Amino acid sequence: MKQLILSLALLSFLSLRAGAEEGNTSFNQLLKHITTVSPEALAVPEPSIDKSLAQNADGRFWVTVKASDARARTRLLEAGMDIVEINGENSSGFAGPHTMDILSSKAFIVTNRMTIAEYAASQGKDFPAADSAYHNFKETTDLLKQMAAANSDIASLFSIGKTVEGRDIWCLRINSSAKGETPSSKPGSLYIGNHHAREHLSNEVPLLFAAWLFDHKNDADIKKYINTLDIYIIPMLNPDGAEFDIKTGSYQYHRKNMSTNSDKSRGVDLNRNYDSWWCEAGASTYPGSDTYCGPKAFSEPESQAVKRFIEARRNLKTHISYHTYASEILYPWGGSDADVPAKDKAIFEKVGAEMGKLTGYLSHKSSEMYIATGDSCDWAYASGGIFAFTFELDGRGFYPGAAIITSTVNKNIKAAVYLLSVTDNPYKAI
Ligand code: 0X9
Ligand code: ZN
Repeated sequence: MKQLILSLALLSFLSLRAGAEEGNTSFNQLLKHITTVSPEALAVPEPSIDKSLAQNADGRFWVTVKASDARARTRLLEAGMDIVEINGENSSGFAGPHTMDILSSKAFIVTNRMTIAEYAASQGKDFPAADSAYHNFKETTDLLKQMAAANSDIASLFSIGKTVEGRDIWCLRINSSAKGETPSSKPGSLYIGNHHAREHLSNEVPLLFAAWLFDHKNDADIKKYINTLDIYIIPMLNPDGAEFDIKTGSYQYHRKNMSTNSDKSRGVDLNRNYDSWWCEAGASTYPGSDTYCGPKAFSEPESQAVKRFIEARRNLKTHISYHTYASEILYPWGGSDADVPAKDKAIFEKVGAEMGKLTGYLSHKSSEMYIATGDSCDWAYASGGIFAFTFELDGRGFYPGAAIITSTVNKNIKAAVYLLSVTDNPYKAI
């Protein structure tokens, strides 16, 4: 039975690839691939955790700690805890040995703790058959190249820089008049995925949004945006981390990039590495922790690449950075309880609420989730006045399976298109 399922998946995969080679992979083909593969084969990409994690070799635990408000959650981030779920007064997430030491002090109440293996088992996850529906780095690269080639009148592809391990950070540009890195004075919109390695769904959304835009390039509204705007899509900002997360065939729950730190631990949290109140509240100075802010602001090639990219494009007006998972839309400030100026606050609230209606996500100020400094959207707004939103996509875990891709992508296309509709002048939204 399993063999039959795998053959069907393989056939579907091969027919998709055949289409890709002819340069005609469309959004619908991509989704068809995702939805026609049997649910069992799609109970991927949950290569789950590997044997070393099953023995808890990296010493991390899944913990639940009392934290009554955003301030208390910020203290947990500073202890190095990686908060993944917030349920009323309880916050749950990952904690390494150093963080566990801090959490064992009287200042914290830990109500539950499990090894990573126990956590994975509690999620009802098993070793998966495959993870074919999600796009790894090579598949993402191939698809971006193929879409750019097939739509060369309006699209171009370039690398905004190299990662720690030397991979290209690809950027697809959609603009009817300017190609590559040629400046444009048209208002710009920027979509970035995969700051965090294990948040694979956050690559799929911007990647498939690009495919959808090409499929709909002759619709009146989309045509207008392509002719009048400067659209940039960087689906995979942290390909090193994303590849590390899947390369054994078993998920590693890896969040950060792949820098080697002073203590030989791996990774800086890219969403704590931007120069917005860098490494103040909600970030950890301990290299082994998941919220490690790095040795200095913009220490990492991936965040440096975004910095260079944004600073070179003062035409950018709107931005979404995709993450998982909470079904929420977050806007600045996330690094402070303070409000942005009233005029901009009204725009963030209105545009966030509209995108909330289209996705069903709850839109609110980022710091209400927790204060975390050094995040990309705070920096994009502070440095470029860009209306920058963090999307926490659907799911009840970092590895929600492939069946979630279609619905998540479809609702997020609506929000992303809405953002395009206000990019010419976000202040017109109210
Ligand atoms: O903590 C983060 O970087 C984001 N959540 S995630 O689970 N994807 O890691 C949320 C960032 C929101 N920003 C702030 N609260 N500052
Ligand atoms: Zn994230």
